[in-house]
Amino acid sequence: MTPAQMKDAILHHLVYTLGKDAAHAQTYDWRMALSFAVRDKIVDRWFEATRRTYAGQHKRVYYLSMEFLIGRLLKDAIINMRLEEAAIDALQELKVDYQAILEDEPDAALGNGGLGRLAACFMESMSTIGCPAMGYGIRYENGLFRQRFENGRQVEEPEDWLSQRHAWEFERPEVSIDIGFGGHVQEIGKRANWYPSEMLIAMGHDTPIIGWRGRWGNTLRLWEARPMHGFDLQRFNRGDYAAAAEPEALARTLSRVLYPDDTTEQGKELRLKQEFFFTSASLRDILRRFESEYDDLRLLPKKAAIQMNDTHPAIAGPELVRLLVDERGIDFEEAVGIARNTLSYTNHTLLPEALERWDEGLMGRLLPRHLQLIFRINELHMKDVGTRKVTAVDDGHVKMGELSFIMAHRVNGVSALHTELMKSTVFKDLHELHPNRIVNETNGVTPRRWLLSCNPRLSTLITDAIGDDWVDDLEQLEKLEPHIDDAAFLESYAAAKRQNKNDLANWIAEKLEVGIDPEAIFDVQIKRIHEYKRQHLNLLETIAHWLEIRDNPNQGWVPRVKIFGGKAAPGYVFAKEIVRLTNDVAKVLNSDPLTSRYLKVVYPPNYNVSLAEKLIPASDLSEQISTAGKEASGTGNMKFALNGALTIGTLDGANVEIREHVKPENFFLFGMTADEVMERRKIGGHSGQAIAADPRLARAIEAIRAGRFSPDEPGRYHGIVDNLVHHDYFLVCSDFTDYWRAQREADTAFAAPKDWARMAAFNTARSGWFSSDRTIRGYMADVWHAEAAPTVEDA
Ligand code: 26M
Repeated sequence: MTPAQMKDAILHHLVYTLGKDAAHAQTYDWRMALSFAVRDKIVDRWFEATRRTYAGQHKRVYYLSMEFLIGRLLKDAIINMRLEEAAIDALQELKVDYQAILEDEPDAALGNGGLGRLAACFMESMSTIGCPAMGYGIRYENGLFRQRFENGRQVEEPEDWLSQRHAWEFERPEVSIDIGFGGHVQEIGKRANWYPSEMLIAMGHDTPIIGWRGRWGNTLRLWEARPMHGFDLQRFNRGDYAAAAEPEALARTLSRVLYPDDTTEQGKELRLKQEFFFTSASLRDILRRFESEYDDLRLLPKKAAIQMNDTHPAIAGPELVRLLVDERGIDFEEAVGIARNTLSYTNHTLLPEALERWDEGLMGRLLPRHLQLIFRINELHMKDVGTRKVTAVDDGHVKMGELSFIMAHRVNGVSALHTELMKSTVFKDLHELHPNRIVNETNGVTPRRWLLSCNPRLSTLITDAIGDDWVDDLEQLEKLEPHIDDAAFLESYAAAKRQNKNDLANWIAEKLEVGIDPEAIFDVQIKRIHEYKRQHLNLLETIAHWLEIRDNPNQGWVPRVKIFGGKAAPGYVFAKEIVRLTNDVAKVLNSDPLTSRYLKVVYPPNYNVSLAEKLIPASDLSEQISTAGKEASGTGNMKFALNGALTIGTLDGANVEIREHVKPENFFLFGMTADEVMERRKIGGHSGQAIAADPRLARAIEAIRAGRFSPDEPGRYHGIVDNLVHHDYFLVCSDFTDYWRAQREADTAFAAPKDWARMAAFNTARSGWFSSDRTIRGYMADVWHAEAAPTVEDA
């Protein structure tokens, strides 16, 4: 597409799709016009991919996920379609600011954190590779809440990304599937009829996900809940205006909000309804498509692979069995076999409080037929393996992890360590019964968004050095290694980072009115706020460092900017106190004339995908400091390493594999191992011992306790202090001393800029393995048994 053609396309959509003339168009109008112009180009390729999937009778992959944390779509689409030059030139002629248009797009924040973002990376990689696939999820009207700070405290506001027209989706009223809840079951022989007492409709909305160079495009289908019988006209005519709209309002609540919790299982009825709603709609859509092409249901596992992203869609097991037995007359045991060979399950966490369990009573009321089938599935499994020891139903609860495990032919962990821990802890018994079922697929990230798009300076430098094959073959980055010994290359590498840091410093000055030194170490911890992720370990080190600088302000300290980003679940009290403490510490430190040129703390509110794209390219040091054994994988850790930040981290999740790839000398390791953590916990009084042994730690805790960061309310953080001193389940105190040591090593290393640049460049060169393209190829080979289709010609 030439710039002139692009300009015509933009103007066409401005006038005929938006009904605006150029003289009166606002940023929003231009953004929409550009989006539609780009979308037109995508649609042809998307159709072609769909045609080829049907024509080639390829096996399809279905990715069922409660969350897709996509972020913005426009730039991704432009970059993958190779339209950036045309768009920039066209807009320049139209005198419209390209960056302002990109920034105007709201994030599609349909996810909480790692799990949802992984699903988004996977969608992009499946399209890049040409894996025929479809993502299924919920079209939440309100995505993850917006975070604001009020006197340092987190305040949540609703997020309304759909208040403006969404340029990327196609409404599919013809794909409307009715979903039932409640009611009763009538058994007739081996089958049953379920008569639900409540019905509503799932309507599909399709978003095309285009791969690199437009070679392939898959669909993300998100379900919206709609009432079966909309507005009650008779009630309205009787004058009962509010009641007339009632069924409509009730049905719509189902797809209204994303639950804002990324670890704790809440056991709420509406949540279970959401899970069944999107799972059932997806399965019936899948079966409908399958039956339009094939007439033997036993072929299902050969033609479809259904991935359950965590246990949120775990009802897929019993629902698929129900659809096969009750609605298609297949024998129960055969149905279980078909379902199991089609389904697979990814586990994303071992934290006991995050494992979903549903009360039998609730399940039986909402999904009476499914509860019966769960009992039968459970019995059949016990009979097959000859034990009554392992069960999916226990103590009046359905355990969704166990249910998923026994209904899946493959179960995977998301990093090597996490997979081994699955085998030895939560799924120990099941693993012994099914030793080939658990496999590892270490997570990855898409290099299109997380390098090419978010870090154009580094991308250009890489392409100048080794060509652009790295974009869809990321392990080519190893070709950078010989360049690392070249002083000119290293200088350019460091210059790209410095410019990124300058941009970020300017943004922070403008948005947060905090001045930061671009020459300082940019030390960044961005992720959901959680005790196991240990933002408070980072804070304690910050405070200890501050106190030490105050002791001796004229010693040549290495300047540092500590950047935090992340949301706390609204009901998670401890996490919210960490948020407030972070803001309080920032306030005190940033206004301390003795220390502020050496140490600042910034905490931009409302951390999201778009903010990550700004922060990561400008980072020097990546904080990956969870208690070993608790972070299943992490994916932010990979994005940082790829963009040339050094990691300070524990041997947890994928950190272990990152360290092996980038080499131990280019990684600041500290802390106990997962085994040591389990041992240490058994010792009573471990935190007291650690505090007594390290005066720096004792002083930092005392500063908080005494109210140095909350002088108007000295007791404000006694909860945090008591927890650290008396419980410290996550071993913050026990790991502090070694963390401090590693931080000082980072200071020393940063003071030698050439060595630092070499280590950073080595991180980039050795991060190629962490592409989600590699991860998807692993799933295709080991889990889905699916092959890529022949792709379309390059855009
Ligand atoms: C549960 C109940 C109610 C509401 C929400 C939830 C819920 C939502 C998301 C529970 C867990 C959720 O996700 C867990 C998660 O994000 N796990 C992360 O997955 C990433 C991708 O595999 C890993 O990199 C992270 O280490 C892991 O914490």
